[in-house]
Amino acid sequence: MALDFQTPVPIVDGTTITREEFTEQYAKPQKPVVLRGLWKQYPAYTKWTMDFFRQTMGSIEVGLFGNRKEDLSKTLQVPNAVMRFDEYLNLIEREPTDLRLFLFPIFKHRPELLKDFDYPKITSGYIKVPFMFFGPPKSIVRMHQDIDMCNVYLTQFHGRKRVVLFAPDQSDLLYRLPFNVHSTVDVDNPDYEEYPGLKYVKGSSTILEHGDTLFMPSGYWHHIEYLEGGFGLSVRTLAHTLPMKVRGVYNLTIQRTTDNLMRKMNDKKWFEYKKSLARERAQKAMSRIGLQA
Ligand SMILES: O=C(O)CCC(=O)C(=O)O
Repeated sequence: MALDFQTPVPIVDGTTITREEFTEQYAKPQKPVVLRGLWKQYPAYTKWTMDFFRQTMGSIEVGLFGNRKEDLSKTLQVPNAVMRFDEYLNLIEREPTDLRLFLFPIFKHRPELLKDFDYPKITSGYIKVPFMFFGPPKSIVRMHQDIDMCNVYLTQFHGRKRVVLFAPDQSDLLYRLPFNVHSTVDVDNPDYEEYPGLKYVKGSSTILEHGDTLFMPSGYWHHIEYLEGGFGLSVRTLAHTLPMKVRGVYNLTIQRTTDNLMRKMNDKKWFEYKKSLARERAQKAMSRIGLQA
């Protein structure tokens, strides 16, 4: 049985939606939406291609991460390969490797690229630190919440991406690892013996195309699959509620420090402990809603 995430994320015309419509229908109620073609208004939409990046910044060395499906106890803090950017772009156009370029601060290398776009007027209060993400065909960004609990606006350029989303109130049923913002479940191959709570989660999914922006409200879980090799950019705004803002600060400070420290002390044991806590929480969540494992 497949996990329940076939409900499509709503898609609206990003070229015509007003700020008021976006605020009332999506930002305030914290509902995800695809803003189709929102970025068509900016020069970056046509200018930023694989060739453009190869020609303008091909010699930069980039740190790459594997999808680490093989070792779910690891976080993405230390790259597992370094390569010239143009070689990496050639690679992801050519073949499904495992290597992704994650949270790439491209604008530190080339600040002039910031002139190629503006921050969409559908909202305000952007944290003006955009990041880019590059990945090969079939690569997976395993399921996680963003640690700072911000609202995320993820725009797609080259290639398409499949995104699966779950609301933050599903965290226990998704076996969120305590002291962490990851889950060990594989949304495409759910193991209901190991994770019975998964029978009760309800999510949504979509496919992002060139120029689309996906609004992911604070704390939304996301699992991403690159259908083709390609790249995207994310910008963020602070969480709408005080508890989510506090949660973000807590995650970035106390939680992260504790997790790093415990991992250094005894990685394996700590990981097993977190998994057992996650199981307990899922069990309690199922009892709360009157469900049986
Ligand atoms: O698109 C990607 O490769 C990852 C995006 C992501 O996980 C995020 O913006 O939090």
